[in-house]
Amino acid sequence: LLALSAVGYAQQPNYDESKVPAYTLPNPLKMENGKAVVTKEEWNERRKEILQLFETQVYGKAPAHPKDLHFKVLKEDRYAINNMATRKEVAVYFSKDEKHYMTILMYVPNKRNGAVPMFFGLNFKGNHTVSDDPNITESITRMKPKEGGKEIQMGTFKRGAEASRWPIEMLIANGYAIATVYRGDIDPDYDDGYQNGVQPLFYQKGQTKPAADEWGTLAAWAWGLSCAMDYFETDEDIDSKKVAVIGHSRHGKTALWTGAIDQRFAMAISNDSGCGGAAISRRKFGETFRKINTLFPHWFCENFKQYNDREEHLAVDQHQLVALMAPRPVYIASAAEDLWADPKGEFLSGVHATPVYEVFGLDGIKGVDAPKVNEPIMNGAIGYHVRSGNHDINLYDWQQFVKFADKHLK
Ligand code: GTR
Repeated sequence: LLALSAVGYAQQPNYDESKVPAYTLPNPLKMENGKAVVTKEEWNERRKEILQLFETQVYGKAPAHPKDLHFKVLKEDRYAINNMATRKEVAVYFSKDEKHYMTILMYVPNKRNGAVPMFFGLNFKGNHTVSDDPNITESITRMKPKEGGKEIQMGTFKRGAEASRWPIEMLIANGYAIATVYRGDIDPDYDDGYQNGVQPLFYQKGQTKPAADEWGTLAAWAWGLSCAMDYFETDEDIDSKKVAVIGHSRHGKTALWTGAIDQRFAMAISNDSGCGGAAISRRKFGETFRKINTLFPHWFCENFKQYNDREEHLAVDQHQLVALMAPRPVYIASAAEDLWADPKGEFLSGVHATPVYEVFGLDGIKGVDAPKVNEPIMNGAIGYHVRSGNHDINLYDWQQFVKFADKHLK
């Protein structure tokens, strides 16, 4: 009994560096047949192997974009933010009958010479929460129903509730557009047996939930962001070749996976993404597979659950997810007090993705330990910082992302 309770969900998270197990990471530059990867062409082959492992064992495979995918600009206001920006709301319809759609909220700087680079990512609580702007259409939030009840929808979160996480004016002043989607428009963030998100649109006859290697909620979100890119390619204000996909925490996991499945994204930014994001899983520091699969059984594909307490048996680790961005720039941010997300493990995934960037003649990041707090490193194609403070995304984080984007997207 003792032995049993020592493992598993009841176990306290490990925050002691000396208790991190010894581990060997899968080599991103070694083909499954044992051959070493030296050239870009060879990496492209290796990339397919790694992508397939993440697809079938971790996040789950998503379908092709629907043939009926279409867009409509619902609202446009050229005098937003004291005339500094144009606000648009664009519906992305996943089905012909327009029953299933997500709304992209975007701000584009009015002071611009042609198409601009953009940051794009999911929000937690609805489009209307990212700013006090009274003209943003309120998202229908989709929160877990109380026992036996209905989904909690309108009026759940106040306008501007998440404004500290979205420094829209700062981004506009720096010449960037900013766009966001409420994740619940794509798939609500609770275990609903995959009945209320986009998955049912693709079920085969008789299918009631995704197969073991098919998309969980994180993959559905990434798929939604990828569908948005189809719209950005049609929007003349946006330089669709310069879109950075960004996300905090569960959305940071999603941002990395989006950049992996859709190479049209020019950059990915992971903020405090932790387990299933940038953190090295084999370290089992903070959140583990068992914990994440217990708290959020809907996030990953069913196959992923077989790795609970067996992180070392998964054929990939998260440095390879970071490496799937190569040669495109990627930024990993941690917060010093956010031990649940394992800052050191997030740093190390950048370090261990670096050899892949070197195949392209690019620098990544080096070292055994993360740099000091508030001392970002961003000389190469991989950027990293650990901010003082807790699990959050704030102005400091964004300021670093802008500096990094200035180097790569301008
Ligand atoms: C936590 C979860 C993390 C992270 C976080 C968030 O509860 O365990 O993996 O995703 O939520 O999204 O804020």
